[in-house]
Amino acid sequence: MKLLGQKLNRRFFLSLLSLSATATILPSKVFGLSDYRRDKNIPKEYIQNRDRPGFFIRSANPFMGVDANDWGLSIRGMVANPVALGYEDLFGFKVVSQVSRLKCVECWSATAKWEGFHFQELVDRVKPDPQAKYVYFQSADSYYESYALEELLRPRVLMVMRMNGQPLSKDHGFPLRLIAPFKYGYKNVKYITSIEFTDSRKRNYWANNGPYSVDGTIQPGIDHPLDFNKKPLPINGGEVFHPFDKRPS
Ligand SMILES: Nc1nc2c(c(=O)[nH]1)N[C@H]1C(S)=C(S)[C@@H](COP(=O)(O)O)O[C@H]1N2
Ligand SMILES: [Mo]
Repeated sequence: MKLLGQKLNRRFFLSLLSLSATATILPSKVFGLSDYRRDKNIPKEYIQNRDRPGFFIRSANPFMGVDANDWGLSIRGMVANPVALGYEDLFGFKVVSQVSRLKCVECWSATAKWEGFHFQELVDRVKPDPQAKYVYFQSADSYYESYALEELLRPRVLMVMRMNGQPLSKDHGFPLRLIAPFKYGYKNVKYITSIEFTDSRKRNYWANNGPYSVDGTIQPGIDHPLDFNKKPLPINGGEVFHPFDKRPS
């Protein structure tokens, strides 16, 4: 585990070095291999990582956000009834609400009141095959995550359309995001456009492009090194030190 982490980090650093000269604001070209927090060239209207009071924003690939008129959601794969939904169709599901915390691996966390519908509603609609044990999410900003179907059916997992009494903002995942309170933030996919039922696990954004775990279950008592006196230190468990910070000397 530790060895694998170090190997990934090394590769990751090399890729960052080679990208730094060519990085532009074309998200598809730099595809998740750069960090934009310190990039001053990204126009203000782009959604990107911002440490904003109340609720930070984390978006790996800066983009302009989703327009409701252009947005669609396809639910497909190993299902009896694949469907394509438009924005209005989202209002056909039974709404539930909860207050829950989103915790990023970087250690910041924040709570919000989330409103949306249970994943079971989608399952009832498309009727997955019994062999479809996994679900693969894709997003409008080229982000992706996979889950075991069983995890998505837990009571506090929500397909979210509203945050703190308002439609999801452009920064926080309009028009549809996943909230799974027992997973680190990076599993809580924003801007969902495709949900695919599969019999094996597909890709996971930060597990593929950085050193974070595929599973992403929150590890109680384990802090991210960025919040430990700002001194990056390797830690064990589901997270390792942040790839964008200097290695400990
Ligand atoms: N589509 C998409 N979803 C995403 C991300 C992203 O870059 N793109 N970032 C993830 C990470 S790392 C975190 S911590 C949370 C942050 O959610 P927020 O921006 O609403 O605070 O979104 C997650 N979902
Ligand atoms: Mo995150």
